[in-house]
Amino acid sequence: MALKAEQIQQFKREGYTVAPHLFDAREVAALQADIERLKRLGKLRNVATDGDGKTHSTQKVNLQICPMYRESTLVRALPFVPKVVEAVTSLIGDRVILHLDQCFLKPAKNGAGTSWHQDNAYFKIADPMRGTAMWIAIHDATIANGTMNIIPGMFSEKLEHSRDPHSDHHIRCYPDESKAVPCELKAGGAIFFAYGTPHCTRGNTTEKDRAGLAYHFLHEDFASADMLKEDRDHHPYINGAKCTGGLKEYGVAVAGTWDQEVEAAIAGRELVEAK
Ligand SMILES: O=C(O)CCC(=O)C(=O)O
Repeated sequence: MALKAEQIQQFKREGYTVAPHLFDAREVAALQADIERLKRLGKLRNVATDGDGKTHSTQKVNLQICPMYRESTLVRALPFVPKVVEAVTSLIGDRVILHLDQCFLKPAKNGAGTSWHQDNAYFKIADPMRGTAMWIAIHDATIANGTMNIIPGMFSEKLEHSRDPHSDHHIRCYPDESKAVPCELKAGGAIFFAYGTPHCTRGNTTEKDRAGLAYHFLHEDFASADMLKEDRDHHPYINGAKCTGGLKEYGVAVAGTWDQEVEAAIAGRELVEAK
């Protein structure tokens, strides 16, 4: 079992749960190498602004890449890893669709957080418990380097959102932070939180970069017509009768390629480091 009964119950009761060692050291090395590769290629964009929602900050940096499936075969393979499918199925059921994949990298010293929000303020599904984020710590995520914070038990409250003045496109809310829980994770740990759960990350003023890789999954019954179109080229099913392992959506069977993707990403890093 990828998640124990208590973790599933915690998700249903509090709108989140933590899987501390979902990915092992080799998988973490591959993910770190891949994100370094994307950073080197300039694929991550600073979305932090200077308080007007428009002017890109030169002082604060919140690097985002969204979506990711076009940029990384490793990231594209990850939602089909059996332990991921199992965990997500146990939280939101069968017939699950990958909604979104994205990464936020907070550079050392001047990394900016992502302000409080509920994912459902963007996604607007009818039941905020039938969609879940899986946020993976790519590096150790601590209070000092701005790890994910969530507010337990608030998933059914619809908070008012407005444009975030510190981002060029995000929206944010202003919840009562007194009940916020910082979720510290070793690299490879993941937190699952429902679309209704308020969450944010904080700034990174430490000496090392910190990245988080976020996937969003939702149950087919809550997907928009656009996501279900016959000719869609992403939004793969990760379980259920309509799951083709990515073949239908990406034109290539992605399920089962994880181990070879991990090997390739690690080898890529070793080659770069050997130069
Ligand atoms: O990693 C981050 O800074 C924010 C991630 C997040 O809020 C999300 O994926 O919904």
